[in-house]
Amino acid sequence: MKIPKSHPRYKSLNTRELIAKGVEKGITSEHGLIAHGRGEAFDYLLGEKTSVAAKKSIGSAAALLLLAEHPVISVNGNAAALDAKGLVQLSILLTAPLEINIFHTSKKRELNIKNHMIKNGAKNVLLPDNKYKIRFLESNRKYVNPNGILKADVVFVPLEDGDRAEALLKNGKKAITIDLNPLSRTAQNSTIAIVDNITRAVPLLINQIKKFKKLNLTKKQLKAIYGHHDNKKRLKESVKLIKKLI
Ligand code: PTJ
Repeated sequence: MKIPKSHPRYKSLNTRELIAKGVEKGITSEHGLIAHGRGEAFDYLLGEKTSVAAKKSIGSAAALLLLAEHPVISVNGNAAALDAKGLVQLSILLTAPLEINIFHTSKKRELNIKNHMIKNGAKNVLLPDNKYKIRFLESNRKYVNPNGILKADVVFVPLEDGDRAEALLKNGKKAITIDLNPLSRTAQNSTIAIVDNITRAVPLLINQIKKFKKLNLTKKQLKAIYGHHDNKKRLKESVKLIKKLI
């Protein structure tokens, strides 16, 4: 459906349309619609703007991604539907593979997501391999690619909730996540959680990485930026913002 530009909730309804189209195309799971609604509710409570706390987290995330030896971008059905082009751009900028990792098991959907990413310009898309898994995880998300998440030191996870961020950390990796819910298990257990909408956070992250690259920052300087990150403190700032707005 075409949303009239004059509608007061144009942006939000358009984003909803992307998710609905994702389901139609066999990219997003039906459960992804529910997950999206959960995100919308938190976005509303956050004033549908990128907060100061989120901007700080984006800076820390950009520094950590540039410091990573083997960064990997994890892609699920919602992320692919909402910003495939942005994730591809990030992958090219960081020379990092995109790895399909979904909760609701479906080999067909994994392939559909892979093809969707390729259509959007992706050069390096990995699929999970049932012969390889990370420890401390029971769901389908445990299966990984040996050239991707298995050997990654930093995994970027735009949008999901559950037990994977915690498991990634227990496997010795760092996890950067985007999650509109500052209370979610994912946000609470990430190395860096960006409490913002993926549709706003990914373009900002791309710009921040480009800026750092242009400045030619040294490892020491990047470490100093990332070293200032205190995830619990940033999450508290987001909770405080919600309380202030309601
Ligand atoms: O493609 P699959 O099978 O891997 O399915 C993925 C979903 C997302 C359905 C599922 O794995 C999942 O984790 O759903 P949850 O448990 O509802 O978690 C979704 C989280 O993402 C919630 O904490 C939401 O607040 C958050 N969220 C939803 N939409 C956005 C978002 N965060 C940022 N930007 C959004 N647009």
